[in-house]
Amino acid sequence: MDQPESDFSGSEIILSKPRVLSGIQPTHDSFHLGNYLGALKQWVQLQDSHDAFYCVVDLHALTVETDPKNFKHRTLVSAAQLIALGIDPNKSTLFIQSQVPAHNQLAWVLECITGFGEASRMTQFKDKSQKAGSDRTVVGLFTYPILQAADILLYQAEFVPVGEDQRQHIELTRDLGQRFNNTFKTSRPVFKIPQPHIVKSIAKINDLQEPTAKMSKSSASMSGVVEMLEPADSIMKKFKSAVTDAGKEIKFSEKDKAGISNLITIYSALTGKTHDQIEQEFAGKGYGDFKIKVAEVVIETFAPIRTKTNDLLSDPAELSKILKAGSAKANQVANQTLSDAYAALGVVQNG
Ligand code: AQP
Repeated sequence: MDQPESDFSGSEIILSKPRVLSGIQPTHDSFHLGNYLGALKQWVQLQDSHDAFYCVVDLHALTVETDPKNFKHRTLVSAAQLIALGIDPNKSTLFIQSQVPAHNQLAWVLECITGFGEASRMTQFKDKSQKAGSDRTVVGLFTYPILQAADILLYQAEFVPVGEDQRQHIELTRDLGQRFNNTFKTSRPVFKIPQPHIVKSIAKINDLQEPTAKMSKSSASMSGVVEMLEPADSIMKKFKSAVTDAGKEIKFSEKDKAGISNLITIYSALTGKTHDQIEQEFAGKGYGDFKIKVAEVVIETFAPIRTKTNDLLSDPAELSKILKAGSAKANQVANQTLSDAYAALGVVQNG
């Protein structure tokens, strides 16, 4: 398995823990397998060796048309899923983005140093606005990566565990942080410049029905998107009908066998087996057998997460307590950075 591209190793002796920050949108009733493998699994691993800040980025999700009742439910389900999949509130700071007002405040500052052309080059904005059409594209979608930059820079994060689709946004974050530091010089730079933490082999999990396209919550059809809270029989059905090529051999080749390669990637990430070991394990067996086996491993991984999510949702007071404690800690760190940024800008502050 390949190593993440950021320059640290989990086994390294760390004297003072470096900080990581990442967020996820509550735009659906469940996270999906792409979110889990591309980002969330790393979130869990990093919380032991790092000072981890993780948030449900509800303000980002406002860029998608939403119903207030769904919005609230999805925000809480997202937080519950994060705890259920292994984010331990005693190790990590878990919070909801809107409970830390400094995110919006710093975003405005960063918007004022971002070029219009620079923001226009963000491919996620280009893709999503093209799909929605200009009449239905909101300005928030355009400024989305700048709010994301504020999310990250506020926490002085060194690493940002994300999937490949977020690389360009992290690059923008780095540019904005550096630009601010260079323009508004103080005795020490206001922002730490973060690095993306992307594990190449699982950086992009593809749709089971369209194996060259990213598995995505906003997919036109959910038939190729495997959700974390989905019932076992539905997961099995989706894998059984996964699109594969006309051949027979279980062999990794993204170019010639996109569907099978995507399944091998998923199976490898969940079992820790290498591609060679998987090819040997399934030598002489058909695609049908392999699809069932991959589905079984996914079901086995997600079943306890589903149960624990439901348990957590049945005790809203406890969930709210965890999130309140998380936002108190997040506010402390974020307000300090915001205050430093304001001081560097010459903004008059009370006290
Ligand atoms: N298919 C994927 N493979 C690997 N990583 C992925 N991520 C998302 N899809 C894949 C990673 O999951 C994290 C949280 O995602 P998010 O929902 O906050 O952002 P997103 O990229 O917008 O997720 P979706 O499902 O693709 O939603 P839409 O459809 O709204 O675009 C991120 O670290 C992301 O890289």
